[in-house]
Amino acid sequence: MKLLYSPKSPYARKVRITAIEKGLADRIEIVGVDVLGKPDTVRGDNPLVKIPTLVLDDGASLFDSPVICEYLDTLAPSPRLVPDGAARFDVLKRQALADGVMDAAFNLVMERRRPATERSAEWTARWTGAIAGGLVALDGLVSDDAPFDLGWIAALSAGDYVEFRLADLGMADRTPRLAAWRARLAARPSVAASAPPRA
Ligand SMILES: N[C@@H](CCC(=O)N[C@@H](CS)C(=O)NCC(=O)O)C(=O)O
Repeated sequence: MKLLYSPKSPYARKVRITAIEKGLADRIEIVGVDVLGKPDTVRGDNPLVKIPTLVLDDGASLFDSPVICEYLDTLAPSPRLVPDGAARFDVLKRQALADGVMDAAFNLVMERRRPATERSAEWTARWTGAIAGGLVALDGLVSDDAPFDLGWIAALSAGDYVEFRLADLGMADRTPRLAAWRARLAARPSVAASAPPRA
């Protein structure tokens, strides 16, 4: 399998962490792509032109990080990152919260790259509010006893991305439990191997 990837993408990081946690890293070739600068390197495998995109050995592709991560979860029995039963929706809801933070943060990063005169104050406020709301909600859920499931993999990726790109928002100070939990996880092999580059 090939993973179309960037070390700066929090969505791609979810997949990388999932692959390592599942013991699948040696079955996946990481292919670095510049999705914004060279979209044609992705378009053939993903009509939405987004990463991560996973290209399977038969040439079929999977995309959207939740879909790829669930697929990888089926390839090895343990650890289960998306459990069955009622716990499944707890995990998926946490993932949705974290992915929503990533969506708002990515949009805000792109908005800040536009000329100042073209930026929308209204959308900037909405995205900033979604980032804060999502991370504060995750801060209220964090627990050292919780298994590192797909919801927490997403939360780690979202929190680290906000610090990587939007540290000026001061979210680490506003979500101290989440920040301390992220710091404690930093040495975990899957987390360390996928850490975003220093800005
Ligand atoms: N919902 C998607 C979002 C993926 C996404 O937006 N990736 C960004 C990179 S961080 C991207 O490829 N953006 C290109 C674009 O929006 O055109 C997922 O979970 O995989």
